[in-house]
Amino acid sequence: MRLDVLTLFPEMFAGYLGGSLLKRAIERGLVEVRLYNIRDWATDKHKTVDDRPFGGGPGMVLKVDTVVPCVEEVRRQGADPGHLVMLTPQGRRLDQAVVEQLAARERIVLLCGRYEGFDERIRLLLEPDEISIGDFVLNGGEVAAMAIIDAVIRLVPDVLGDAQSSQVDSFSGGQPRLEFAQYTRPRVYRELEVPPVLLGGNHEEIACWRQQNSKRRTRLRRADLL
Ligand code: 6GU
Repeated sequence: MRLDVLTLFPEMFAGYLGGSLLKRAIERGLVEVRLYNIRDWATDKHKTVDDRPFGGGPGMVLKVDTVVPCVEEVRRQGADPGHLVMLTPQGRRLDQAVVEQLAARERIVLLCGRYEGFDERIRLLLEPDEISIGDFVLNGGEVAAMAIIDAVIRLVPDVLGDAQSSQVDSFSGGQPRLEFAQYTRPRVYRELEVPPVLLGGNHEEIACWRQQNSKRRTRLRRADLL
């Protein structure tokens, strides 16, 4: 899978891309990530990427004549122009079903905004898949882009080891459920004991306990999922 990230702050991605799971996926050739600085497409000597909104009001708006040529040039690189995602709080809400749709793509181009937003003509000309990661406001699309990359690459075949891959199930497929409670050593900590059924080695009973625990948690914490 190829991921192209268009941003005014490419340096924000350095730490994330250098992290172990993604780093190994890149090294193994399973995922390719390319960063582009939108500012490189600015046409004036001051490298202006944003301007004041027509009609007045606070903040700055990303310029159509900078962003559109940037996206078009990046998409022309390579045979497949890719699926264009615009990170914006006005987009459709990200969930595991959306992540699965994105993971089916060979190439995704992620357009990150900052400031008060994008000139509306960027949307009209590029017709991006607008995505939000939730009902709260971030200062820009970069953290949202990292969330999408993180969720998508774990569905790319072979990126995760077998041990982790089974956990994909909790929000995908038919019945979304929260994960059951997990425990590891020590068996007792500050008088809190691990449920005895998990120590007994009866796999049928353990599976039953986990299923009940998962159902109960979902009902108590996220009844909206049921
Ligand atoms: Cl994609 N961008 C911004 N700026 N804020 C957000 C978001 C995106 N998703 C949730 N909040």
